Amino acid sequence: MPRTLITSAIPYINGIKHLGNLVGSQLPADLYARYRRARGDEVLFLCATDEHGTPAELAAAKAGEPVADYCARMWAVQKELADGFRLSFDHFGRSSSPQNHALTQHFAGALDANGYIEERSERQVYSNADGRFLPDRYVEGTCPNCGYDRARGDQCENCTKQLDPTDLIEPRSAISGSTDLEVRETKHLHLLQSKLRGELEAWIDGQEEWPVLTTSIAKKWLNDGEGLQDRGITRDLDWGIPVKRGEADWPGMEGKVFYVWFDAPIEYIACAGEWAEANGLAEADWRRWWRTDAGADDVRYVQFMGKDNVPFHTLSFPATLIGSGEPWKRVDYLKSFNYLNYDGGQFSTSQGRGVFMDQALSILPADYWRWWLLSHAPESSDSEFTWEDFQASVNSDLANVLGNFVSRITKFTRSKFGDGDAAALPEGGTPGDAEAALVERLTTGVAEYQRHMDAIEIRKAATALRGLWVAGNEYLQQTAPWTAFKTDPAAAAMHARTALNLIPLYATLSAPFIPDAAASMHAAMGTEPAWPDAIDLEALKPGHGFTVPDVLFAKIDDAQREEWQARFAGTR
Ligand code: B3M
Ligand code: ZN
Repeated sequence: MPRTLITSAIPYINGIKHLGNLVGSQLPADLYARYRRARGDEVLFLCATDEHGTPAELAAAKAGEPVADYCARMWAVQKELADGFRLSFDHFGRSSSPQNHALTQHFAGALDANGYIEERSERQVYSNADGRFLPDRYVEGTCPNCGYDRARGDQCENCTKQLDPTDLIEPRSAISGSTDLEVRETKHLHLLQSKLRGELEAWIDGQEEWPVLTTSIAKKWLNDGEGLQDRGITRDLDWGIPVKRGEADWPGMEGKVFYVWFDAPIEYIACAGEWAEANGLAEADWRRWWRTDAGADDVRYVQFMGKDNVPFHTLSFPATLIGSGEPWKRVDYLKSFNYLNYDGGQFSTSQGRGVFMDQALSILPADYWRWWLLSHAPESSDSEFTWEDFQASVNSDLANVLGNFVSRITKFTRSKFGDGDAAALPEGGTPGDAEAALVERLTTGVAEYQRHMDAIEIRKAATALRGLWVAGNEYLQQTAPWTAFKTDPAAAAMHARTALNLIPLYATLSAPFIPDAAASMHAAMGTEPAWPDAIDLEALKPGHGFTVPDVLFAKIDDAQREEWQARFAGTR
């Protein structure tokens, strides 16, 4: 059985994510996980919360809570929203887990033993007003690369350049806003990534099938030397993973913690350990996914993330894995995304602009969002959410095309061939040319859909899927069983039977996009998901019972759309 390991970038613990975050990693990862499972792979799909570093500390301080309590609470909030969106993680872990503490310390020890770590005296921003060092996001200012005036000390959100707090122009404290800052010396561990440049370059050059977005970002930072500058991997913070060499103390590093971007990707591995523990499995059960000396050579590992995360996953994390000298599994395919914009501007967490995961689920079920977001995934360029487009897409694709097809054919059959509420596939007639043509069209269409899903070309896959739904509608239009019924009831029965056979097929094929509607369709037809090897529109026989499902998708009217548009225009 093929095995696929899938990870989504792990969302920062600070606050609820917006739809742009969702479509940039977790949602497409879920689409692919569901698809691979449906195709019969053994899948391990992992995600977690990213709980360390300045984002967590700053948010906890703002909420007036101890940071550990804040993280525990927000993990539960994010977990519930992930469930609400039907994200089918095998485990939703926490980067603060004991497993990640141990593994992160282990990697630091191994890197040090192999000569990839150096203690350096470093110049760090110190705030006199706050009486502390200000690493990473504790400092804000103007990006020296692009001039964006709200760049953070760790990275510019605008141009994705990885920064050092001392790089910022006109820096200010994110805690107090104070500009009374100075640079002081402090000792930190540095990962000598530059020593690994040759190996990383060869590895990236060997990735011929990676998407252009991924390789172009990787090569840009590799060739500028930017991503490969030696990087500080420790910080003067209270919250985080204490700096140790494996289990041993690290003299001189007392009171310091690892940098969040050092431990966060290691959580991909630790999360598998958390998964094993949560399911009563053995150490060997997670190692077979992650260690090439324990069978992971057979695993295909696919990562999903927004473009700003690509440098960390193509350079920094692989540097950690390679530098350890141990046989860890490396990513096989890295799918990255551009940004989703919101109604003429950007989604903004700090300004509360756009629709956030909790708000989205409070107004419509997950499938509506999943369909729009995935069918508009920002793959080849940024894309934009507008309420008009959302309304049009829901009303046309989901309500008119798919929903209407299911409702029309189930209701028609029940009323003409049923007995009260009891309905079954009717008997009579023999499939002819129209049915043969439909089978042919579906055969080509399913092959195309699979090709795009295999390639993780999400928009193209959505278009192909919609095309399959359209084929059913056109078949009904063409054969018009409601008219045929008057003159040739046997032919009408055969058309109805054929169309009803499409419902379980649609349910199975559509489930990665719209799992709840797919489940309702299977429930109504009394069928189980089974990926089609070949199109068989006579699989369900005359006499097979079904029920008319509740309306699968309700249309959005203009008044409703305008109300939401106004409600989500301002700040949260
Ligand atoms: N938490 C950034 C983000 O949420 C970061 C990803 C970590 S992946 C190891 O976009
Ligand atoms: Zn910039």
